[in-house]
Amino acid sequence: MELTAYIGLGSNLGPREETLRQALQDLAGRGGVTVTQVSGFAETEPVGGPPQGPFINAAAGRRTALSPRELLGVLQQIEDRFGRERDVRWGPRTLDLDLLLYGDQIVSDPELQVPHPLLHKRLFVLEPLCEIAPDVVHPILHKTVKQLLEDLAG
Ligand code: A4P
Ligand code: MG
Repeated sequence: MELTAYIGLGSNLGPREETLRQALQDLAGRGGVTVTQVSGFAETEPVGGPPQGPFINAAAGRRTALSPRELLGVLQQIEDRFGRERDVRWGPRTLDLDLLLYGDQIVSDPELQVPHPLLHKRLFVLEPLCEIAPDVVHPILHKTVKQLLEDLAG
């Protein structure tokens, strides 16, 4: 069975846009994962955490036959690849890949929660996601991405 998974991308260290572009290419190159849509790249102020530089955030949709856990494994492999390079050159937090939505499936275990638990509380996630998936319905909150963005943006 193929479903569309939505992935949030973020980078605030090193060549941020180049990192996101390469991560998207890596993702498209994996078996069982094909490209569907990619949002624009937006610069966003950091939310939470220690003082840090601005992020570039984006969202992508992928048709995939991988299970949510298999897909998380792929995302972590891609993060590790960039993380290892950055460990040497820029430190460890150059790429964050979050699994935001996976069709209408709900996953709740220690290693993986889908939908992403902070999805509806973060403009830097909802804005790019709304560009590519405004009508997709959050399977727990039963609202579209567009409604969630309107609720949060007030
Ligand atoms: N995990 C559970 N559910 C998921 C999921 N749906 N997708 C687990 C991805 N991972 C999931 O993540 C820690 C663990 O979460 C993973 O091992 C996985 O099993 P991590 O990415 O390794 O750790 P982290 O990034 O340090 O923590 P976390 O909580 O993911 O940080 P956030 O919430 O991603 O926050 N401001 C702006 N403007 N833009 C940003 O992108 N990002 C952060 C990082 C803070 N502020 C930001 C941004
Ligand atoms: Mg993360």
